[in-house]
Amino acid sequence: MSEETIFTKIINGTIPSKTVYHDDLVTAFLDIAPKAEHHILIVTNKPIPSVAQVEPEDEKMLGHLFIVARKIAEDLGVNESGYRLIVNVGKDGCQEVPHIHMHLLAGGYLGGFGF
Ligand code: DGP
Repeated sequence: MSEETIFTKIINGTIPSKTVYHDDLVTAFLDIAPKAEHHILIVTNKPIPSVAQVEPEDEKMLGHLFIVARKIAEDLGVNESGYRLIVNVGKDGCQEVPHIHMHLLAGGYLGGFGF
């Protein structure tokens, strides 16, 4: 199993966060440095470092990230107007936290955001 990450501490409640969703597979909370009006991180509860380490057994959990993204987008009222999902991978992908997560950015037209 991977080392504990800052996101594991958020999932466990050791570090506070504004959690918007939690279930057996994923946890979603507000990004500490929002790049859009709404910026939510959807994080796998299992601390896999990045997409570079995923295994076939993780398929259900990884697919669930998209199901939860859709649910959060519906809650935000942006499922029709649109939003952006980003998964950074590794050093060249500018991934800062080595724990798989999906960024959900929303709130108006995102064309000006070079994220
Ligand atoms: P990435 O570069 O894809 O690994 O994105 C990591 C994101 O995590 C970045 O947008 C900032 C956010 N982040 C880092 N530390 C914390 C924290 O302690 N709390 C919260 N809520 N977000 C954090």
